[in-house]
Amino acid sequence: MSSVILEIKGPVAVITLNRPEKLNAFNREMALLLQSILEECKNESIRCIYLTGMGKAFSAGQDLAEVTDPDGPGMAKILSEHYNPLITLIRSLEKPVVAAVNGVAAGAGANLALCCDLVVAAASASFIQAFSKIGLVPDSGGTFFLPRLIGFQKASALMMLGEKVNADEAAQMGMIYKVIDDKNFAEASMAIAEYLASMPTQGLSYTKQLLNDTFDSSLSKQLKKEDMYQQKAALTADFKEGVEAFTNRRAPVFTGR
Ligand code: T3D
Repeated sequence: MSSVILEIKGPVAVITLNRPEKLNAFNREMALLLQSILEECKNESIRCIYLTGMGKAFSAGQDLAEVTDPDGPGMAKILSEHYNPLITLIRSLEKPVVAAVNGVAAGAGANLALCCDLVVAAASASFIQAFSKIGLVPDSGGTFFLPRLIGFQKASALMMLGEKVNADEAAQMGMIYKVIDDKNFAEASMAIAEYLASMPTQGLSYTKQLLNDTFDSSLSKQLKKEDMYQQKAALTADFKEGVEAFTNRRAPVFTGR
């Protein structure tokens, strides 16, 4: 069985991390396969990506057996060749990426979820910045995203203490978008991805770019960028369709163009 499964469901690419016996922990093969699958998802027929885990976990982060394997990739390659390209790819994809966190998300597994555009979690899911417990530092963009999502103090505490945060707590502190009960999780989280895939994809991609930039921007720079992207959005067929549909009191049909 492949360690990452790609299924194309209309305009949604469903990506499932698939090493359930290892709680979907990442080894080199799996990290590189996820990178190549995300590259495939650049195809414009894909308008939303839905990322989830097989079995009871989303991902337990780095496969710790690989770290100590003398024939493994070695620490020097794990961030630069596995996780950093994954995080960069997800942030640069010109479409929304939904992390559907079905179970525990630990270490790089947690931070991979947190870099996605929208994070939803099953009620029984949890998040752990597990790094400190094994003497490592948070990686995979965790030190970038987590303080911005929940504030410096909470991020600092979670990263140093390595405490498990349940889905409700994560939503309350703004780490994730929302919690969905376990029974409806697959269907309801997929419905969010399907809805995003039916929206004006280019407009969403410009929104994503603006949000990417906001972290290093001043108000005046951001206002200029909003102006620039709004000009581009106004040139899309979907903007024309949105206004026409509104004027004629009908449902819009967006094509992503
Ligand atoms: O260069 C670098 O390496 C830097 C990169 C770092 C990136 C990172 O992600 S560092 C952080 C790595 N992850 C962790 O430290 C998390 C380790 N796992 C856990 O703390 C726990 O497993 C969980 C809290 C995630 C879940 O606990 P629980 O009780 O539900 O499950 P379990 O019994 O601990 O694990 C079930 C199986 O999965 C078990 O295998 P077994 O005994 O049934 O054969 C366990 O060994 C395996 N497993 C869980 N996590 C990992 C793993 N195997 C390899 N690597 C793992 N990360």
